[in-house]
Amino acid sequence: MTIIDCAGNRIDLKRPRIMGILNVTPDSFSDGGDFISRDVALARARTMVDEGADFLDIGGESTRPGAQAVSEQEELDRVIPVIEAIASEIPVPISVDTSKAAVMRHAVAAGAGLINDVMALRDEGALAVARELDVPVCLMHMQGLPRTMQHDPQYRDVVAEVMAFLRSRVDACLAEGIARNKLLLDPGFGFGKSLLHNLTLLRHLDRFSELQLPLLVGISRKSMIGAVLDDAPVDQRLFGGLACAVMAVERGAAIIRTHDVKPTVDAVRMSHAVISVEA
Ligand code: 9MG
Repeated sequence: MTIIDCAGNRIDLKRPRIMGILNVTPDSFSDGGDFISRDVALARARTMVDEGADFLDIGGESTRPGAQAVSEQEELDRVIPVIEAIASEIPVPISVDTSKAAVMRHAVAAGAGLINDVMALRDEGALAVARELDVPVCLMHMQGLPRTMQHDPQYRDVVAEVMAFLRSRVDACLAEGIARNKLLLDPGFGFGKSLLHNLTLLRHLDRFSELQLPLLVGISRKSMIGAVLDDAPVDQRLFGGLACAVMAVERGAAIIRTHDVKPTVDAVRMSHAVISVEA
């Protein structure tokens, strides 16, 4: 039985879980200027939890291809008030989507119980802070950095290379003193990967079970869906994303990260009912 303990909020991963995405970047929550409305974020959080989200992932720095980095202070100003507001009103495990050690520290003090790091704790000070905070960490694979990662990514064997990277980050965590039962892994769909790399990873996701750690998968609204579905724009990628979520669950994913909580909850419950039938 795998239980992750997010600062006292214990979640059993015996059945697949849903992580709702709450981006608190100016383009997602702006009132027209740079102000990020705490109340709008809180209302969005409530809706996602009512729809069945088991976690909320809050991020203040876009990791989209081509995205520019933001300063530590800017990221803190965006995420901390929102984490505090949600933690004080909604009993849901909060994940902070950040790579910066200082943001991890302040976010956990504000009520976050999980770190979601697309850099897999490679930034300065991140390993040591994660060890000290003692909350679960999702280690994600990325080739390159968001600003340039989609400029001709190359692999000889994408599944083997992503698995080797994740293994090496698990080893780095263990060497730092982070307990193995605090770790989650993520192949990082769309992070330094071509369409073929993304499809290959999803097709062979079951191979990641060798790593013996819970898998988090995020494909919601990503460009791999648009690329398959005749350049479908972001708001037309729901059904493609649900197909990917179902396939990921069927191949062993423990947590699905999504913008579209209610439809994903239904799709995941349905696929889980089928794969867990004993007959
Ligand atoms: C922040 N972020 C954007 N996409 C992601 C993904 O696929 N996985 C994780 N863990 N985080 C992501």
